[in-house]
Amino acid sequence: MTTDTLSERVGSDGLSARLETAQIFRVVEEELAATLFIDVHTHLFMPSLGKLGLWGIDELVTYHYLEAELFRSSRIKPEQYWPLSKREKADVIWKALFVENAPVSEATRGVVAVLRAFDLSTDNTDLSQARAFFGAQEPRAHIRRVFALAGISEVVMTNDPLDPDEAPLWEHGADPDSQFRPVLRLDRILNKWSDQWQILSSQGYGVYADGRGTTALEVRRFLGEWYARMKPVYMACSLPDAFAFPEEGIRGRLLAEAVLPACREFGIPLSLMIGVRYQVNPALRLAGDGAGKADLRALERLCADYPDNRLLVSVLSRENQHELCVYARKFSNLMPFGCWWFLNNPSIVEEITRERLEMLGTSFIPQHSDARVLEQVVYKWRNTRRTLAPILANSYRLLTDDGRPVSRADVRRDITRLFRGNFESFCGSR
Ligand code: FIX
Ligand code: ZN
Repeated sequence: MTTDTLSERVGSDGLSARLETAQIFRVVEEELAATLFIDVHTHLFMPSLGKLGLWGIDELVTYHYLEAELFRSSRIKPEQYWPLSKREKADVIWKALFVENAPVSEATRGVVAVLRAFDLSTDNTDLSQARAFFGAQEPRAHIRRVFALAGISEVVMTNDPLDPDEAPLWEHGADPDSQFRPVLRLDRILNKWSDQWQILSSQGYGVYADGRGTTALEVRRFLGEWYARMKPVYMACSLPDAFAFPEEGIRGRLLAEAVLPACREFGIPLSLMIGVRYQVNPALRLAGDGAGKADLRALERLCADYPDNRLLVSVLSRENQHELCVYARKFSNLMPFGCWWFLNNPSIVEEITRERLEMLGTSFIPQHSDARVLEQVVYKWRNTRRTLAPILANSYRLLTDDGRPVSRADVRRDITRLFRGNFESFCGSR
């Protein structure tokens, strides 16, 4: 059901009519279901980036969230797991987390919800039926079907200009796709300069390990060339819990002298995802990162010292959420988004979203999927709609009790703002 067919069904009077308290929840649910969301941060890739895009049952089951859970629920050791093939890994995880145990965690329930969405059995002892189904899908038609099931119109990718597999695809002119918006991801430049500067140097940029001389200017030139090539909707970087700003080192300098000026020049936001404790257990590889409480005074400095830069920010620690809301009340160039990673669990999404509604009204972006595998958007957005319906309905019930009834049109306007408008206007893409 789209918002148009809903409007036809309820008519213009129905759209503007004051809702009875008892009607609010159903109307919120309908409008959430009918509104196509923009997924502002994913690790999905457009078809022209080929094999970088992950999809299908073996990728779903070997998602790093499930790998982390595997090592808690089976005797297999990481060194025994990594040499296995993708299929063998998926079989080991399916057995341990879906057959020998009830898949009650958010991530395992997600796989069950995807199987159900495609009318596949959810309690088979092996993956043969699911493999046959996904193996038979035509990629582009499958993407369209998955986006429709997830209720999203487009996703924002995470594109790394220094990734040896991805960069050449862009340099050879990857076909753009309006449903996959590019982002220039800068973790290698800002967090791994000591390993990465030589790559820029080998590409002819006058950069130095210690950042002296033309380094910042040349990094700016690099960003300019990738902006022209990729037309990113924003630039982005994840940052450790120990992130500080201003900061003496190369990261502080490149942020101040290259990245922030480039974002201003191109009129796009910088997304900062703060609070990662990288590789607390390297044996788990991608599943080996942790979370830590950050000192958000760094963000305070960035917002205050760079008022012409727009900052799209997500913080990983539960303990940082309230501060982020407070800073957003102080700085209109700060847009909080999403319940990131270890926070993307219904109980915590509920807590964070309630607080944000109370402190920021509808001036924030409630969620992103962070999907790494295409079909994950189906359950991640289903969870978001399911979690947000009672929270939004409660806000409207309280507003009605306080003396201001709402209409379906109000609900639709607010949901559209939360899941489309805030992002589009903050990114200047509207
Ligand atoms: O930095 C990020 O974009 C994180 O989302 C990822 O690195 C992380 O591995 C992830 O998949 C979280 O959901
Ligand atoms: Zn991510």
